[in-house]
Amino acid sequence: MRKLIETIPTSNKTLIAWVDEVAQLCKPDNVVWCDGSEAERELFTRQAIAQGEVELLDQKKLPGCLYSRSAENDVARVEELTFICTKEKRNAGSTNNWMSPKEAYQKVGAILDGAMRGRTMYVIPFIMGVPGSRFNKIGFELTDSLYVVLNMRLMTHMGRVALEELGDSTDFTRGVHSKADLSEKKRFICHFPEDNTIWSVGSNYGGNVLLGKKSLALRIASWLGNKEGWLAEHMMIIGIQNPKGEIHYVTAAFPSQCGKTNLAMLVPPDSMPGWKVWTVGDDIAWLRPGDDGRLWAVNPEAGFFGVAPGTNSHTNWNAVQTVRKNTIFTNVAKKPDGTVWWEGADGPAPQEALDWKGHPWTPESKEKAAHPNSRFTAPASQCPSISPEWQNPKGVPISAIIFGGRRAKTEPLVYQSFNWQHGVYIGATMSSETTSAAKGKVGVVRRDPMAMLPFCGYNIGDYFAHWLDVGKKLKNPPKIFHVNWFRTNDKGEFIWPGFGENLDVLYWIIQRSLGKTDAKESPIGYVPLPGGIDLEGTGLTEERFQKELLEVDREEWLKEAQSQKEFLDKIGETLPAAIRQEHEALIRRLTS
Ligand code: OXD
Ligand code: MN
Repeated sequence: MRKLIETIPTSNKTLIAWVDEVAQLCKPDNVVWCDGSEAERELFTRQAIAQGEVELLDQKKLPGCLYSRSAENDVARVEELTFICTKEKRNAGSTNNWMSPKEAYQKVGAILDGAMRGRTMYVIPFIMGVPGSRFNKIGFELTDSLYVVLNMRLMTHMGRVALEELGDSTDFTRGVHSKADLSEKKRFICHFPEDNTIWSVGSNYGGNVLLGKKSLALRIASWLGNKEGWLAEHMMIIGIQNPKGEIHYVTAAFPSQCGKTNLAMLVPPDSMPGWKVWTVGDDIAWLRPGDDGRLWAVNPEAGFFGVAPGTNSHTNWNAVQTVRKNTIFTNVAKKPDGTVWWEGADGPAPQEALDWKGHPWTPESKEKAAHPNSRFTAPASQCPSISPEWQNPKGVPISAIIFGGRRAKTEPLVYQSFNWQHGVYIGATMSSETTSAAKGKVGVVRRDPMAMLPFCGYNIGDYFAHWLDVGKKLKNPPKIFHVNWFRTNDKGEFIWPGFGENLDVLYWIIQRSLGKTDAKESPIGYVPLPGGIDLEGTGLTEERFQKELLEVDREEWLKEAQSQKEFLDKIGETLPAAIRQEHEALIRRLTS
């Protein structure tokens, strides 16, 4: 193996020794340290094209944009192959797959042994957070995938800046990724929170391999947050500006593919002139109690890794503008003119294209042109609605936290928890119908606490306890809400128009957070009074709105509460008593 010692841009001995150790194991032909420069981007792009990892799109129409197809068996996160590897099984808890660190290092180590032969190992230094902020976490990803390097450039602050910030510190996340042979039988995404280490092997799909994102910024960070007194959450962050110019920030947690990115980039409807929504983040929020007793949020990412299908100028105008340059498109369809297309894109379907598998496609084809979980990776700075505060090292103060899911029935459009503890219960029991972001059946209701089921890096009972503790540290906690944009009528059609009209709901949420509007008490929480939400532009009458979108059906809710209990029972002894008490209180209110 040729070692490029002279090009190592750091004197951090711990770091150099660890990179060396991984290189000894994976046996690449070459080790290259990434500096994050523009020259490097050009070089890596040329190399990735030559190796067939990416293709160039039409550079006049889509400047700086690249196209990539993944292996057909590698298109989504693999939750069944994702492990939390703690010494004690108890610390991974009932909702995570567990493997002992010893077994995981052995098993995955055997796959990594020699996996990079004939390849280059890239050393990616990266920052999750805002350069210079004391809340940052620094990570390294050692990978044999140029696709990963090019994506990490967009998703993080990467290169020299991270090495400089690290200096001689030994406090960094150690990420190793190898595509190996992309076989599902040898695919593992292992997290070792006690060692601040991640080993991902056998995949090249973003959610499994862009280790700064789900692996570090959620799984490892949630563990660190539990130790250090903060929360790493699967939440978007937005600022909502009213016509007077006042801005209130809210965060929202939804399971994958429930419209979090669309909500993060919402364009106000015509019925709300003078309003503006600012995007701070679309997927992950790090939340800390501030000295002022409020909760403050930072988006640790620098880019968006968004779902392409369904994205168009109506559903997400800001995303459409964001991806016009410097974007990597993965598993969408490629048109003969060197541009891209997906189901639900602007304009008519192309007469011909190559589908995400590279096969000829026409509108008559039975298969979808783009994979339902096809993605764009784009710099957040290109988003027209990006908040001037998104790189504020202190973050933004949060007025409301919103939980939500995709439920055809039962869950009303919006309600507010009675208090923080009840809000934690609502988050802990939230649920959604499954989507294509993870492998497996689509459309089944599953409990997904705080949308963190696949991402909580420790025991979920301890995680709920931590949420309760954080609330105790806040003199002025955000108010907690639940929304469901997805209720359907008997024909299976959505009742609420969604998109821009969601701002009407957000407005109610802010008014409630500021204590500026009254509400009706229901057994599950506070719901809007008649007239509380402006229905202009929704096509709904107040009567239909109350009946079809806000009604809390006690029979249905008793069943819902039973199903919540079944989920909570599985958590076992770490489930905080306060959560059980909230369940009992819910039953009392439903039966009184
Ligand atoms: C994502 C996901 O990619 O949640 O953000 O799956
Ligand atoms: Mn996500």
